[in-house]
Amino acid sequence: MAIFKGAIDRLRKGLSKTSANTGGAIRHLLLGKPLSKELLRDLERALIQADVGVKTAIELRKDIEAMWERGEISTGDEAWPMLKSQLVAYFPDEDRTLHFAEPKNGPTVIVVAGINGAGKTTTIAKLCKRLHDDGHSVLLAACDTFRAAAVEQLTVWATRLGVDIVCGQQGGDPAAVAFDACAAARSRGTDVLIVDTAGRLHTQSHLMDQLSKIRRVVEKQLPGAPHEVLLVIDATTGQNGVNQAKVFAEATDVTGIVLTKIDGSARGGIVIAIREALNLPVKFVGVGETPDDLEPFEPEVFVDAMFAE
Ligand SMILES: Nc1nc2c(ncn2[C@@H]2O[C@H](COP(=O)(O)OP(=O)(O)OP(=O)(O)O)[C@@H](O)[C@H]2O)c(=O)[nH]1
Ligand SMILES: [Mg+2]
Repeated sequence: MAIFKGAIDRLRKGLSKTSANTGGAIRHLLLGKPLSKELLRDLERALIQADVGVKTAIELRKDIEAMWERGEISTGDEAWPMLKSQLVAYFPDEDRTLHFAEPKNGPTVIVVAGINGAGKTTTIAKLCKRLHDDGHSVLLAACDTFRAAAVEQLTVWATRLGVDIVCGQQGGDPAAVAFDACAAARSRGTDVLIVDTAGRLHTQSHLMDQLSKIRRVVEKQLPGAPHEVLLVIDATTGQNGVNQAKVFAEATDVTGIVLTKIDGSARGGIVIAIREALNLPVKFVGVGETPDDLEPFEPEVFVDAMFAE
């Protein structure tokens, strides 16, 4: 998948609440000041406010403090680039690209999961547009048969984006929809099948069982699939969202995270807390509601945007 044009600008715009609030507060705190114990305590507090997580905020403060005590830095201005590079260092050098099937092995399958309202269906529209623009044929599977209007919502996107969709009845069996979609993708020679799933069922264990069932059907129908199970997390839900995401990650083999609604949050530091808590690569971030508002996650670009003036 090509790196998208204008990605940095869109990311900066998406992170403008964070950069104006959290980023601005930290900049104001550090720049033009000599380092002191008190200043470092304030820095720790500001990092907690940014949602990086308490443990990480303490670690970051201690790192900067140690540099100060060793005499390597003495001012906030010197601490500033150190802080940024320490934040980037929380992201290991890992594969953040989308995984595709070998062309001869048939369709790539991307299953999209997450709690209700996280942004799954919108993310599917965004991924679909990117893939379609890159010349891939895409088929959507509407496996959220639980929520009224979920199928309709995905159908509207499919029509707008000019791709096909496989639907079932509302209240029908989502695994049967997954089965039909796999068969359709294989027989049509589709490049990528994207599977939408429910975000809410009667209980959470029902939800996890349903996800596992969809997964088993996909695995059986198309060997090597699913190639991606993307867990969608709403950035505005903070630490609560992290805990819910853990339940999903424990229940199914997630291959990557999509962090949505970063544009609606002033606490972009949540991406660090999520990476730490789930130990999974963050592959994309959602920066708005249109199909163009999805950017690949690059730690350095992201941290820069968090602190952009
Ligand atoms: N600002 C902003 N809004 C977003 C983003 N992603 C999704 N949304 C909005 O969040 C709301 C919920 O998005 P959906 O895609 O329907 O969420 P879902 O996870 O499919 O929800 P369920 O189907 O109910 O489980 C919609 O109003 C979207 O427009 C984003 O990156 N930024
Ligand atoms: Mg949905």
